[in-house]
Amino acid sequence: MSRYVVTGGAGFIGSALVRALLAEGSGEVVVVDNFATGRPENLHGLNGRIEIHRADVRCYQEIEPLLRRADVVFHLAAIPSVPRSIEDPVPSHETNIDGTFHVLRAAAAGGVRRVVYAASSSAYGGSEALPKRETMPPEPKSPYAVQKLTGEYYAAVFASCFGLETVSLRYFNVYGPRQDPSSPYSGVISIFMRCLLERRPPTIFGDGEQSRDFTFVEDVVDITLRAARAPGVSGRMYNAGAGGRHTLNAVWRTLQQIEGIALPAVYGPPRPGDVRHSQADITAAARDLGYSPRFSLEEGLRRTLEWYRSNRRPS
Ligand code: UD2
Repeated sequence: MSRYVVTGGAGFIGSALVRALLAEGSGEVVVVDNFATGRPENLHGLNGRIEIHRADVRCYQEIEPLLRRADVVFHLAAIPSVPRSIEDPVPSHETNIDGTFHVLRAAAAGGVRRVVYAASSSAYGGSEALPKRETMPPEPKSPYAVQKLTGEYYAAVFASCFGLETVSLRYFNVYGPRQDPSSPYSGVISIFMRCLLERRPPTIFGDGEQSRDFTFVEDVVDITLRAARAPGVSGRMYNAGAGGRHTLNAVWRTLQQIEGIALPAVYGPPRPGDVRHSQADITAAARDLGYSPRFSLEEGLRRTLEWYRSNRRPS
């Protein structure tokens, strides 16, 4: 029986990964989360099928015993958001850099076979060439991007210096069911979903012509599981995107069409630290991990919208 630990397992992506691991039925699943941004309701219905530990990756003593002898540690615990890392850089620095270091150190000490690390497309930052290939030099534009990139470097060095298998995946703007829309730092699609269902115009920062490779959470879960098992990839980093590129204006237009309403967006000033365009080249992930995204943006948006419609909480 394998033992899988998911840090950040009560979060939006982590809880989707936990469900996929349970569906496979190939091992015990352990959630490590401090419930700062993760939520118990994301694990609703899984009681008795998983181990849940409230622990903080910033505290080595707390997490070290929990990671011991795991087969795979999926390290998804993080404080996300570019603007949050600018407005309040200390917590995200401590969680994203120190926390990642502690997870890697505990994994190496505890005989873990492999750590899969959730890195970020933000590492490419200001570079203009598209699509982004793993071989391009990083150009981080925000503390968050620096933090996530530092985690990648640490992951690679733990593979080369400490004999721990690691794989980093640069997630590209993940969206889907259970993404929390309630904070100003929430992912833009979750905010759009809530606005759509409440018939409120969203605020788009800048002209709305910035673009993202929006990636449905089920595709990200799929590549994450592949990264845990693929042979010969330790120490490497891969893009985990859908491979497309959509402007915010186009996404909001599509959502209005799906819903059959007209609700023009409001425009505000551009956001500091924002990247202009982002799109993954997924050739390497296809070649080495056998990854092929299954969800078009429209399909992913429809599924996500249906989830928010059925699970809407009062704002
Ligand atoms: C970055 C990373 C992403 C992930 C994420 C975690 C890039 C390209 N992507 O996402 O991979 O690591 O950080 O937080 O760096 N926006 C609005 N209105 C709103 C909210 C956002 O217009 O109400 C805009 C925002 O200015 C940006 C876009 O929507 O241009 C996407 O913002 P986001 O916060 O969803 O994600 P982003 O791109 O910072």
